[in-house]
Amino acid sequence: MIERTLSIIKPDAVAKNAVGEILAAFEAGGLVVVAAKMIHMTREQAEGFYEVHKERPFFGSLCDFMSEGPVLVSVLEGDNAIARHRELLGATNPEEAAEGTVRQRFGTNIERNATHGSDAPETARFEIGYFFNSLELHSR
Ligand code: FUP
Repeated sequence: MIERTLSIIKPDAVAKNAVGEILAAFEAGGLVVVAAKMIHMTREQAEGFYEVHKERPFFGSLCDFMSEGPVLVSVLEGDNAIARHRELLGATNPEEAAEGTVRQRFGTNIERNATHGSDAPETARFEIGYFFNSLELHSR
């Protein structure tokens, strides 16, 4: 099934100048970029994005991190894009991520883990709509 998923190259990976390598991994993995832009989230925008985690102990630190510098947000399309993208990212904790995955290659620790990927169709819809309007999405 053709799906769309929201991908974020986080501030740590942007600072490492790894945007191109990470997008190349997604494309080589069979996903197509249908929208992309660089933004620098305010603390409030990061809090809104991670609303589902607001009761978690790491919420404050995570929102500080996500607003510390620019990120590259994109929408990826492809067959089973949500699961495929997460497979390419690897485990949340880079230390547990499989060899060759994006988080293993570019992540530092469980918080500074280089990338985000939507985890289900409903969250993908919310997350895509959080950053993009329909005129910014380009099926190819
Ligand atoms: P994932 O779906 O792999 O992005 O992971 P989660 O939804 O479990 O966590 C969302 C983000 O919270 C992670 F990308 C990193 C951060 N996090 C921490 O900072 N500490 C933790 O203990 C767990 C997650």
